[in-house]
Order: sequence, then structure tokens, then C-alpha cells
Amino acid sequence: MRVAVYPGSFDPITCGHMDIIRRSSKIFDKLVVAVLNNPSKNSMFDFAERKKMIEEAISDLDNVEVDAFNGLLIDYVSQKKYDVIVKGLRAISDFESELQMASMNRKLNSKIETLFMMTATEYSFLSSSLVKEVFGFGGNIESLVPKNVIGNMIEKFTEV
Ligand code: COD
Repeated sequence: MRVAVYPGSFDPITCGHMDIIRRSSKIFDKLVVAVLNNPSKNSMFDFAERKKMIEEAISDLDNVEVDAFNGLLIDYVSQKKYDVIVKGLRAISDFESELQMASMNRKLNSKIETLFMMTATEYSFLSSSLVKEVFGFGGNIESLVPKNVIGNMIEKFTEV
């Protein structure tokens, strides 16, 4: 069984992330969405909130599950005996840092490959940070995040 890991902060999960999840889940037997649980990282949603939003968004996908990791991604993937890391690529700007991370991960464990999936054109501009910024200034994010995320955003912004 080929298991792929799609790691990220997902603060919050966006339609760009969901596109990569849906497409890569068709290629592998199982896809694990691995959420970085790093309390020192300044995220808007805490780990439990980010994980719950993903679980709700993927509920129709049978071979996708959500897990947590901290520390080095490559250690997590090796310990779990997973096969492949999947990453999304939006633009040339992503390429440099993703190449650096993939090369470092390969140096640390040459058995685990990183596969890149090009973003769908309609999400090529989309990031969690922009979603938060647009929403914070009253912009419409309905086509940018899964439906269940909107309620969480409203809650978060009214509690601030
Ligand atoms: N379309 C397609 N893909 C997208 C989109 C979009 N619109 N938006 C984001 N993505 C991709 C990103 O390119 C990334 O592959 C993934 O989705 C997750 O995105 P984010 O923004 O939620 O997550 P990041 O980029 O903050 O996650 C970085 C990691 C957590 C993967 C990284 O920091 C990491 O591996 N940390 C663990 C520590 C470690 O191992 N460090 C050494 C690395 S060599």
C-alpha cells in the first residue's frame, strides 16, 4: 500500500489545499494530511481548530486522514513508514524554498521522495495568509475556503 503525506500549517485550510488533497488522494492508496503542531509558531487557529476544519472538509474522502506532527517532517514520515511527501506548487516563488526543503529532506532520508503537484490555475494566487487578510478587511472568501471554514473564521474574528 502506497501512503503519501501532505504536510502543512493549514492555518486555515483553503480550496488550494483541498485541490491538492483531492487530486493526490486519487493517485495513492492512502493520503495523510499532516498538520504541523508547533505551539511556538504564531498561527491564528490553534492545532485542534486547524485539525477539526480539515477533518470536516475531507469527510467525503474515504482514503484521506488527518494526523499531527512536530519536529522534522522527514522523521515523522520515516517513523510512520510512509512512502512519499506530496507538496503543492503555486508559482516560481514557491519553487526555490520547496526545492531547498525537498533536497534537505532527501539528504536526511534518500528513500523518501517528494512529489510536486502544480496548483489548479484558479487557486494559483491563494494562500492561508491572504485569506485571513482579505477576510479581516471584510472581503468575500466564499470561493476560497471550504464552506465549514467560513463559520470558524467569523468566530475567530469576532473573538479578537
Ligand atoms: N495551491 C496549491 N498548493 C498550495 C496552495 C495552493 N493555493 N497553498 C498552499 N499550497 C501548498 C504549499 O505549497 C505546501 O506544499 C502545502 O500546500 C501546505 O501549505 P501551508 O502554507 O499550509 O504550509 P507551510 O508551507 O507553512 O508548511 C510547511 C511545512 C510544515 C511543510 C514545513 O515547514 C515543514 O516541513 N516543517 C517541519 C520542520 C522541518 O522538517 N523542517 C525542515 C524542512 S527541510
